[in-house]
Formats: sequence, C-alpha cells, structure tokens
Amino acid sequence: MTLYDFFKGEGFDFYTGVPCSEIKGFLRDLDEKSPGQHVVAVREDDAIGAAVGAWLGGRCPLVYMQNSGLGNSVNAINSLLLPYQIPVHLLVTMHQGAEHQAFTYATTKPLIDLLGYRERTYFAQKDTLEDSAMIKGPECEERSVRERMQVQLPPFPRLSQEMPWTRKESITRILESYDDGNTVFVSTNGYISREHCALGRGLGFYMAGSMGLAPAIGFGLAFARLDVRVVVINGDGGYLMNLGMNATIAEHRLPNLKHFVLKNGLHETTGGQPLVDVPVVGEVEILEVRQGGDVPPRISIPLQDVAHNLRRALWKAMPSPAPKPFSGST
Ligand SMILES: Cc1ncc(C[n+]2csc(CCOP(=O)(O)OP(=O)(O)O)c2C)c(N)n1
Ligand SMILES: [Mg+2]
Repeated sequence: MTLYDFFKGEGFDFYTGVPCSEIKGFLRDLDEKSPGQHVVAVREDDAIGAAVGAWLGGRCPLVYMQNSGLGNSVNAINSLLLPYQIPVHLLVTMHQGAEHQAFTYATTKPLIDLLGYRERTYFAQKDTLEDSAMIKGPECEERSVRERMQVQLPPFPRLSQEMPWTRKESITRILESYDDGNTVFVSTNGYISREHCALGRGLGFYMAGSMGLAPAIGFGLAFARLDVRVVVINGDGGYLMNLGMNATIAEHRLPNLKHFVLKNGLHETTGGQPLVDVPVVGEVEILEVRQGGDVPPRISIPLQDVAHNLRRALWKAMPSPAPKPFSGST
C-alpha cells in the first residue's frame, strides 16, 4: 500500500509540511490526487499552526517533515498542540546519510519520546512507514472527507485609520467591526490575546504560547473553511517572528482571511523592549497602536476547552452539501 492510500484510508484530509526526498512519492500523490487538501509550508512550525487551524475547522490534519524540521517544531508542539490537546499527527522522515545529519538522526526518536508525542508520530523512510501499530488514528468525528465549500461571503469592511488607539481600543474596534457571527478571531500571545479574551466577543482562539503562529492558525482555518471568515490579530513582535507565513498567505489569496498587525514598536508584554520596524509582506493591515496603557488581565481559562469548543461550534456550522464544492487552487 502506498503512503497516500494508507493516510487516506485512516481518514486524514488536510496535509501540510516541508518536503523531504524520503517521501517524494507521497508528496507527488498528494499534489496529483488531493487538490484543496495539501499546502506546502515554508517552515515546519507554520505547518503545525496551519494544521491546528484546519483541525479547528473540522479537518483531520497530517503534518509531514524531515527529521531536521523537528527542531523547528518543538515550541509549536509544546505550547500549542499539547496544552490545547489538539490531535495533529506528524509524519517524520528518518533522513540520514550526510555527516551533518548524524546528530539529528540519532536524536529524532528520543526527542519525540521526550515530548511525549510518540503515539501521534509516524516515521518513514523511502516512501515506506516504519511500524505504525502504536500510533493512535486520527480522532475525528467523521472519517469521510469534507469538501471545501465555496460560499459567497460579504467582503471585509474597511477599518478607518484614525490613530493611534490604545491596544484595547484597537482590539475592540476590530471585534466590533468584524463580528458577524460567522467570523473567528485568532489573537497572538501576550497582552493581545489576554485583552481579546477579556473582551470576550465573537468566536475566538486565544493563543497562549507558540509566538509567531497566529497567522498560520488563521490561514489553516480559512483554507479549510471557505464558508467562515477569519480575522487574525497579531502583534508586531509576533509578525516579525514569522514573516515567511505571510508569503504563503499571499500565494493562496484566501478571500475569507484578514490579518491585522498591532504595531506599537515594542515587545510590550515582556517589558517594552524595542522592535525593528515592520516591513509589509503580503496582504497585511498594519495598525499603529499607542504604547502603554492598561495591562490586561491574565487568561485563566482551560486552553483545551477553547480549542475543542471552537471546533464543535464550527463543526455545527459546517455547510450541508447545498453550496458548490470548490476544487480550484485558491
Ligand atoms: C518563542 C517565544 N519567545 C519569546 C516569548 C516571550 N514573549 C511573550 S509576548 C512577547 C512580545 C510579543 O510582542 P508583540 O507581538 O509585538 O506584542 P505586544 O507585547 O507588543 O503587544 C514575547 C517576546 C515567547 N512567548 N515565545
Ligand atoms: Mg508589539
């Protein structure tokens, strides 16, 4: 059985990752046979973020990576997948051969064990899985593949640029302007998600850790669910940490995704250390935000409830097969 047939049979219906030659047959199959379910990422942690978004939207995601990409993924596993209990499965290739790969090869499985991620990790070499008997299958409500439903959504309204507002005023204005009952707000870690959570309006995903991945999560959700609008509320620190994701977002041109960056010129949450200026990469709206102001309350909600309740709410809002399935390459 090919890797492609195996994973399809397991019920996976969203695939993303950074390519490795060990699984080139699998990747070719994905491109040929599963348009609308495969996104090539530029970093492995971006892929994990996108997989989280897709899972929130009702998909069963698989993230593939070369073992050298596991190092890029540790924070996403530790501060996103594990605390929110989001069952993203990994396919890690055991690439080896060159001298510089020896250390990575030797530490890949111990690292997965240390992270406590063995039961959701498949290992592969040369387009073949190593024994996968100990891997839990995807825990999805339905194993049948959901089509991406193209639904005519109203365009995003424009936010007027009278500035600068405080962080709280800016977030309030974004929530008020975009909350139509069908919009999910994804906010970056630190003061921004704390403020967003305290304001508690609309459907929300409050990122506690995984700095830099808010746009990846928003992208995965918007990609999986063309019938839902997604607004990402990022900080300039979070944005600068991961500019590559914006290039991926620009390439896919999703009409249902909006990305705001609240620019205060600081890492304000960690005490106000200065930041370099933000370049505009792709479709991003940069809002000047006044420095200082009130410190928002700490988030004290169970993180797994945030993720699982949001997925349930979005699952209920899954369009029935009335709208036309979308098969293009948005
Ligand atoms: C990988 C990682 N590095 C550092 C931190 C510490 N940290 C938390 S919030 C934050 C600043 C975020 O800056 P920005 O996105 O501009 O938001 P602001 O605090 O300015 O509102 C930092 C550096 C972290 N959480 N994760
Ligand atoms: Mg900032």
